[in-house]
Amino acid sequence: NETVIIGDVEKPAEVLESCPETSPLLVGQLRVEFSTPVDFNLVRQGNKHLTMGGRYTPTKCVALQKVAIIIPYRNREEHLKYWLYYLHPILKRQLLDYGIYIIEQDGENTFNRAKLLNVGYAEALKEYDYDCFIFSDVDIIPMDDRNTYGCSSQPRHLSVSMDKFGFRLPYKQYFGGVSAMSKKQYEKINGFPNNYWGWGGEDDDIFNRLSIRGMRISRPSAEIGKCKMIRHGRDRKNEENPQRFNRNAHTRQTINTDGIRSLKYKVVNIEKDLLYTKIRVDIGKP
Ligand code: UDH
Repeated sequence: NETVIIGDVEKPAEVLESCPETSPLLVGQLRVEFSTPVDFNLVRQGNKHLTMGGRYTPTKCVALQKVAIIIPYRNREEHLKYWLYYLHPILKRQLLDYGIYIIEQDGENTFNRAKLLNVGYAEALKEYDYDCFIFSDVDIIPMDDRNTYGCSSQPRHLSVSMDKFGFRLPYKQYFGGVSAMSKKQYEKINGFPNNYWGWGGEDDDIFNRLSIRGMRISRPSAEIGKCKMIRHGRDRKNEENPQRFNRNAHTRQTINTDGIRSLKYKVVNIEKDLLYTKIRVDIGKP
């Protein structure tokens, strides 16, 4: 007799139905601001429904998707606090079975966003049978909880209407910020490129990969897709990558040889917090 564990209570599986496609808990537009400081302990206290590692599973229905949220990270604690403060309650209302993975680049070498995202994909799958992956910058907060952090039949771009771009897409092919891909969609493009060191271009390479493999980008409306970016200057060791234009011109030649199937890295440390799983990794250097 199949059983599922809900909290500490064992209930027969047939008692739980699938969660609805549209969660009845959603409230729509949200107030998002970054002037009031937030504190990790307060965020923990406000999210007692979580289990270690930043995990949550709806208790009254079976989630439609198992979602790993991957955040590329180094030295952005202030932003991370806001992200966790805002996102945990939203993701709970969205009735997702989810986990938060902060992938922290070890050392002082040039930052590599896409490679960290590949590591997050690989590490999350070692823990749980995730079928959907959200790739999110640490400084972007959705302003409407109807913008579901889940996957669709096509790869989905979620940060479509950002304050810093005047609540518009900066260009039609833009796929940066926050995006969602099923395991199948991600594998079809061999994941992300590992050799974009420094700022820029990796998101356009991912867009190229998707279009080479015949996929199209799905997006929420500009209203539902509104989000705020926490303002910041350029980080040290994440200077503009001058090679990005040249690399973008050759995605067709690199898609099969450079990606999740050729990913190499070393895990340095894994930290389990109530709010997240933080994995520090050595991803080498350019
Ligand atoms: N990131 C880090 N640490 C770093 C660099 C990047 O955590 O040192 C992560 C973080 O999740 C961030 C994402 O990578 O949200 C993208 O990097 P970014 O925020 O630097 O990129 P964005 O395009 O900003 O948002 C570019 C710098 C803008 C400077 C403009 C000054 N007016």
